[in-house]
Amino acid sequence: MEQKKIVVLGGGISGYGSAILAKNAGYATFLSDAGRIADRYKAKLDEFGVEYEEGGHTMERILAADEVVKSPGIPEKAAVVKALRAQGTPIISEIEFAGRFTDGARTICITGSNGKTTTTSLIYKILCDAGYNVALGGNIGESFAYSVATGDYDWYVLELSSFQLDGMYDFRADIAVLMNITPDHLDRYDYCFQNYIDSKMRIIRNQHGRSAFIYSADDPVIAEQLPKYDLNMRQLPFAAKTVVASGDGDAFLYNDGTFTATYGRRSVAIDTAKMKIKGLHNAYDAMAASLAALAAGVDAKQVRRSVESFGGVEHRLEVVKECDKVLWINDSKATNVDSVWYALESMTRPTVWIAGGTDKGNDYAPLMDFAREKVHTLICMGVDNQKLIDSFTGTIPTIRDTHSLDEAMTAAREAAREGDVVLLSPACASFDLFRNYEARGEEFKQWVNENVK
Ligand code: UMA
Repeated sequence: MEQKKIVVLGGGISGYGSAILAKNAGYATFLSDAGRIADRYKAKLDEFGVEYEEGGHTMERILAADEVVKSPGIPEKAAVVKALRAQGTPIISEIEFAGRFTDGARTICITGSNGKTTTTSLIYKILCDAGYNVALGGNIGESFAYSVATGDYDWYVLELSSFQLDGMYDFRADIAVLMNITPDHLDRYDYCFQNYIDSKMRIIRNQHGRSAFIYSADDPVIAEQLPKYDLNMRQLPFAAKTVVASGDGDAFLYNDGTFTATYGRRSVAIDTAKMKIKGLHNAYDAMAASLAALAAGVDAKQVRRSVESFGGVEHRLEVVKECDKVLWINDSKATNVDSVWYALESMTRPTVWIAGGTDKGNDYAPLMDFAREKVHTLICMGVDNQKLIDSFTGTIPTIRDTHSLDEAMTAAREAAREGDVVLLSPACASFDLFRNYEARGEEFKQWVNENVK
């Protein structure tokens, strides 16, 4: 029998992992990248004997594939994707592909517009602390496919973006976590919010009676969507405002700052004042993570110990330094408006706010009240700042137009007064001036550490 031909599109983190997995599984594998493939990924492809090309897509070879695994960053409008669609070649995501080879391992999949990295990292920590044989992956760290190809895990904790959910058909999350849905990535969804919502709701696809679905009962968009679906899985809502009756379990944050998470007969009570991560958004993340861990069978006391000792994730409201009574905070991971909403909500001091980058169809209206109340200077940092400037003129007293990190940071230092916070929380993607949001956060921290003394 002829070998099945798999083509992997894109040679980034997702692509090289998928290609190695396909090769190991015995498929005729070819990876194609329109740009340059990083040397470290090429070395891996060579090590596993994967054939690849870079600097362009050889259409003839790609169109001959039986199935294509597409990297999440490649949009539907790319010529290569259109050509494959036109001839009906199945195109799947790395998650769909890797899910075929997990060999009975269980998956906890986390999605949402915000809070998914913190929740994913916390679930991973709880399971590691409890001694589970667990891998972390998806939209964070190493790819799911690479972990499946090179390891042998019992559990996978996966952060999933809407792009990864789009190409998912038969994959099932044993435990699905949906944090919230607010507008993001609209440039990839024909500027139609419902398209993006439908993509996020795919997290519950294929779930059955033994699966668990953890979701925010306070999120109005999720509440509106749920009646459209046949929900026969175990439902575990978490909330601070809405009371939802669920026979399977739930989590609720009380006014005194404690929350209780219950799954079946097991329950954990946690005082958020004892947690290292602060604010309402982190309480939501902790409730979701506690429910996921309980559903995965972790002992309640262990859940509490791990939640209380969790220190947060890099680039997410990360305190860099306090110097001359000015606090510098790196929130580079805030690449959409909702994420910045939570950042500004948690500011308790007058704020110099650094924002900007590649706009994804943002509507800044939800930020106006916090901007008026808390921000005295907005430093716009991007190639094109016009939309930000137009949106906040008249709301924030001082607005500066800058086009590099150095220029922005110098302006921020000039604007900051004793008692202020300087907050990098961009509301935009980073690709105009930086490689990715991590590089933007690293450069911010480096500048602070070298120049703020
Ligand atoms: N490429 C082509 N043809 C094209 C367009 C691009 O070959 O027509 C190539 C590029 O030259 C490049 C490769 O595709 O070499 C890049 O693929 P990619 O953009 O999918 O990036 P990866 O490195 O594979 O990383 C992806 C996710 N990136 C995106 O979704 C944009 C990573 O999420 C994820 O961690 C990784 O797969 C592993 O699963 C990052 C991200 O920014 C963190 N995610 C977005 C977000 O969080 O907002 C969704």
